[in-house]
Amino acid sequence: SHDERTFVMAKPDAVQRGLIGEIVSRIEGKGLKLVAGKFMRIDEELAHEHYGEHEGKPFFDGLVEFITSGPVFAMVWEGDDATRQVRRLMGATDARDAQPGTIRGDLGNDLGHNLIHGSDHEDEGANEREIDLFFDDEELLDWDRDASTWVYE
Ligand code: YYY
Ligand code: MG
Repeated sequence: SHDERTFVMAKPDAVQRGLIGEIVSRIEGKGLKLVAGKFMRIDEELAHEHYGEHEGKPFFDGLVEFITSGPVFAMVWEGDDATRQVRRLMGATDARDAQPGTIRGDLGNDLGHNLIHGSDHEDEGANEREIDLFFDDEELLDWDRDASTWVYE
């Protein structure tokens, strides 16, 4: 089905470096459909909820500090296999190891400052959970994009 939704976020380093447009553009160019977007700040509580799986790890405090350090651009994208497709566009977590051609591989140079978050496709339900955490139902737009008939068979 073409209606899988996934949560994506341009992190504070991407916002500061003026890379929101580049990140949106790469996902848009792949053929996914934008259904929500919000320029916002993540507070301490939301950071803890969002990154709950990493609580207790040595990098957790630094991760929370980083993600709350400035505005982020949160998004929901829809498409066939959307969660995994966005992960493929993102590249490996450590931007120093990410392949050229990926967002992190082309634009990033650090493990923590890796520009983009995308739901984990190996964590069942992570996409739904994160969308719920960041967006109200009415913020998710239901719309038909004519180009879909040219993206998918
Ligand atoms: O999903 P993804 O962002 O690719 O990686 P995660 O393993 O979920 O880690 C979340 C976030 O934490 C990662 O984007 C950078 C940071 N991080 C870190 O600073 N040091 C680590 N050893 C692992 C992850
Ligand atoms: Mg993750």
